[in-house]
Amino acid sequence: MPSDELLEDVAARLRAARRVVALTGAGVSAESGVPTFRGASGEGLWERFRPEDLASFDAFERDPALVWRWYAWRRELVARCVPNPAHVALAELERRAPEFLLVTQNVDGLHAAAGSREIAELHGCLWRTRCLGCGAVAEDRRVPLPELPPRCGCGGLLRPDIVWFGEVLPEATLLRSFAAAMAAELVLVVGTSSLVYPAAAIPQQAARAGAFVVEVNLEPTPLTPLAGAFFAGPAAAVVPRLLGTAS
Ligand code: BV8
Ligand code: ZN
Repeated sequence: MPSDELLEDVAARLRAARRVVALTGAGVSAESGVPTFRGASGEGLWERFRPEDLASFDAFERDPALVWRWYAWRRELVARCVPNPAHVALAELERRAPEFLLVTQNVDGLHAAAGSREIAELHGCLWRTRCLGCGAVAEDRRVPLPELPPRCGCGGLLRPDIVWFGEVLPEATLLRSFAAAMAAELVLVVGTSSLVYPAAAIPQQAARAGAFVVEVNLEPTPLTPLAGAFFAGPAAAVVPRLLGTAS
C-alpha cells in the first residue's frame, strides 16, 4: 500500500483503538538533539563511548567519577533539549485513547516534559539519583552537579537511577508494560533499534498476541517483519501525521 493510504489506514486504526501502547527508544528524542546510541544518525553515544566501559555497575565500581562525568555531560546536553512534535503527539494520543500507556527506554525525561502522564520508564531516568548507602531515590535536576560523584546526605555514594547492562529492570514497571502491550489492539513503536532486551520483547510478544504493531523508524529493525505497518521516516514528521496533528 502506498504510504498515504497506509497513513490513513493506521490513523483510522488509532482513532478506533480502545487500548493503545506506545514503545519509544532514543530515536524519538533524536530531533530534540539527544544523541542516539546506535545506528543511522552516526553520532551515536556509543561511537564515542563503549557501553561496557560506562553503562554497567562494574564500570561504576571501578571508576564512579568517570561514569558520572559521562552522565553529567548527558544531563547538561539534555537540559538544553526540548520535546519535539513526536513527544507532543504521543502526549496527545494519551489524551485521545481510552486506555493508553507510554513505555519508554529513554532516560531523558522528554515525554513527561511534553505532557505525557502514564509513562513506564523501563531504564530509569537521567534526572534521578539512587544512594548506594541508604537506597534513597531522589529527583535531582541540578546542572552542573556540585561534585562528581555526588554524595547523599547520609554520606553514601549516589548513582544515576538508570538500569545498566546486566541489571534487572524495575519489575513492576516491566510487568505493567508487558500486560498493557499484551492487552493492546495497537502498539506504536517509535525510534528504537529493537536490540535491547527485555524491552525489545514487549512489541514482539504483543504482535504474537494479535496486536497491530505500527513501527516508525529511519530504517527497518528486527521488529519490522512483525509490524503491520512500517513508516520509514523521522518520528517528529511521521507521528504527528498518524494523529492528524501535523502542522
Ligand atoms: C538484563 C541505560 C539481565 C544506560 C540502557 C545477548 C542477547 C540478548 C540480550 C543480551 C545479550 N547479552 C546481554 C543481553 C542483555 C542486555 C541486552 O539486551 N543487550 C543487547 C545490547 C544485546 N540487556 C540488559 O542487560 C538488560 N538487563 O537483561 O538483565 C538480568 C536478568 C536477570 C537477573 C540479572 C540480570 C538491561 C538493558 C538496559 C541497559 N541500559 N540504557 C543509559 O542510557 O545510560 S540500554 C540503551 O539501549 C538505552 O537505554 C536505550 O534505551 C536502549 C535501546 O536503544 P534504543 O533506544 O533503541 O536506541 P538506539 O540508538 O539503539 O536506536 C535508535 C533507533 O532510532 C535506531 O533504530 C534509529 O534508526 C532510530 N532513529 C534515529 N533517529 C530517528 C530514529 N527513528 C525515528 N526518527 C528519528 N529521527
Ligand atoms: Zn543515602
